[in-house]
Amino acid sequence: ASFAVAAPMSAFAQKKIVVGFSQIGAESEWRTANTNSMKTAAAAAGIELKFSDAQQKQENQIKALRSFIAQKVDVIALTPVVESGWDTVLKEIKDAKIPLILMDRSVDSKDTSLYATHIGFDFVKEGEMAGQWLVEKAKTMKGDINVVELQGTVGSAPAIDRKKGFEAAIKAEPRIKIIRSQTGDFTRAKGKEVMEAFLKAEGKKINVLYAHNDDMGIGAIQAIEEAGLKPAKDILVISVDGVKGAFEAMIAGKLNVTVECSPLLGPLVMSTAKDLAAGKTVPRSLIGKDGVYPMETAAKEFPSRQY
Ligand code: GYE
Repeated sequence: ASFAVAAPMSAFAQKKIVVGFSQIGAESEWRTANTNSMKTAAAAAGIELKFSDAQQKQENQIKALRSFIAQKVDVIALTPVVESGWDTVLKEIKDAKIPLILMDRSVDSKDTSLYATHIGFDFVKEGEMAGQWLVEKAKTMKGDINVVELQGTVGSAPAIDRKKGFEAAIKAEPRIKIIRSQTGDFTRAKGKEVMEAFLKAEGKKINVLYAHNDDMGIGAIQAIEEAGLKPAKDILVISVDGVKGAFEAMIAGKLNVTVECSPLLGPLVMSTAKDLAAGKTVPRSLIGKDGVYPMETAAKEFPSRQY
């Protein structure tokens, strides 16, 4: 009698690469697009992605990282919610000999041997581009130009650096002054709420809103309209990310400009993970796509936007 036996594992059969990914949460349209990009790219690359949503909490991220170590994943990808406080857990990852990819945001660890690479952005440059747009626009405006600023999550790399870059750029025009600055946590709801408070305190003195992301900008636009003012006209609105919602707001004439920061990092993260799992060395840092999109370009650009 004959019976079937399991075929022996072929010499060519490869073990599926497992990547543990600690994501921040789902605070913005940008973040959702980033998560989708990671999941889609992992599936396309034949990589098993263990996805963990930290709901904005660093302690949840640290727990997820320790669980990835315990599960002996091949590579870890981390988007750190804030810059500080990572040294201990990153050392644990290094001791476990698991290559680490920092994606999007960065850490302030002095010891850069704690991670293999950072696939992210030049957030200072993004802030500068936003500021330069305003300096140029100021040439058509009279008198003092009072700016209110909606900052991203306190202690996060993009909030720190987009503020720094913007402040550096507006030095070129002394009439531009930041009169209020507060966090809106990168969310629409918080952006709206804080803008309401700004309007209550400063009213018509406000000439410009600079929001560290589109979602807060879009929330604030609602607050401006509810206060009986015209966004993009009575109060200029500048934000960062370049998500679809921002293009829609520009087409509707309510947002003046967005600075692009493409969340579509998935394919690059997955090819880098494969290289790391194969023991190859990879570049220490890789920078994502950026650019400036003023409202005049929005209708033409909209059909080709990927996120
Ligand atoms: O700008 C914001 C998001 O870290 C670049 O996080 C990212 C920022 C992005 O929630 O919308």
